[in-house]
Amino acid sequence: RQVTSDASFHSVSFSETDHPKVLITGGLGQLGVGLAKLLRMRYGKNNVILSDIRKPPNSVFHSGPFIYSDILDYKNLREIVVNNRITWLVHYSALLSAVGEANVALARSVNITGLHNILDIAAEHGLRLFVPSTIGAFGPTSPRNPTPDLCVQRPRTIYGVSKVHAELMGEYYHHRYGLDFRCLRYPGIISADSTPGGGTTDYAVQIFHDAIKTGKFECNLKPDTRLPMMYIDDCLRATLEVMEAPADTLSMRTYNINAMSFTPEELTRELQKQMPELEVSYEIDPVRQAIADSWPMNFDDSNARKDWGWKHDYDLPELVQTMLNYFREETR
Ligand code: AKB
Repeated sequence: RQVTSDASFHSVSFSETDHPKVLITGGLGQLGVGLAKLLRMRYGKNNVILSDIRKPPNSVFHSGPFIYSDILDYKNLREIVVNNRITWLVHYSALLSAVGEANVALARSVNITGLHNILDIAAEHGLRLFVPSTIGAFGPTSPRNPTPDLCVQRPRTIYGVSKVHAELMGEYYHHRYGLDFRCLRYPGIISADSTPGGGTTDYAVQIFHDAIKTGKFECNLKPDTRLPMMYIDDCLRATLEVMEAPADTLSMRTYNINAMSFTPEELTRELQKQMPELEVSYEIDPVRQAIADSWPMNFDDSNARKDWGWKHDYDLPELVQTMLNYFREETR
């Protein structure tokens, strides 16, 4: 890899042969298509392969390589890695918090057994491996305001338990086998052109859809439930930056990243500045509320900022403006 200048991330260039060959699992979830787009602009269209067990929409199929991959099928995974000479693996397959509670056996299998396959494939083939963790890796006995990188982690969801397991296993493989494991704990991610599935922070995406479509929104969390959140562009850029960070800048292998923190009430107020007619009512989902009440309210990401220069671009007003612009453009 040739680094032509040290500061700006846009100035790092890769020679033809140095391009990473990237495989993204769980590629049809909330983040995969956006990450593929970002990485393809940087490394070339054919050097980034999206994968999933579902059939992609035509737009995804035509935008670059897509392949069937089942993370529970070790031989299928190995074949893909070998045949495509994969060097980086971004492992996005997972069941999120609320849907995981509704199907613990499946969440255990995808989030834990699937991860074991990914770790073994990555270690066996010398891959650089990114696995996202989450604010959900903390629990009611963690400090919640703010939550540092290193503290008590006793989550009460299968999702959280599986993510603590992923953090610890990745770090263990790093120390034991030299696996180049990199992990970010994501806040709730807000995106306009892709939807999350089965999370606790999903209300903060749904509110935009309903506000634009009907002018009304029924929120499943209490108005004062404070959670860390981030706009998708910041999340994808953080992922690219930590993957490109020189190993000697990483004092840890699992980092909190953050951008903002808000409650449903605060998000509503910000939206009402531009849509005064918006009506929000509350119908609390006890499962999601209990999960949210056990999660961080504010996330301390000072280590990411210090070690590899993490800096978010979007706070609450910019997030709301960007989301509304997108939907208004779409409905025009
Ligand atoms: C969820 O709500 O389950 C996810 C997360 C914060 O990890 N969005």
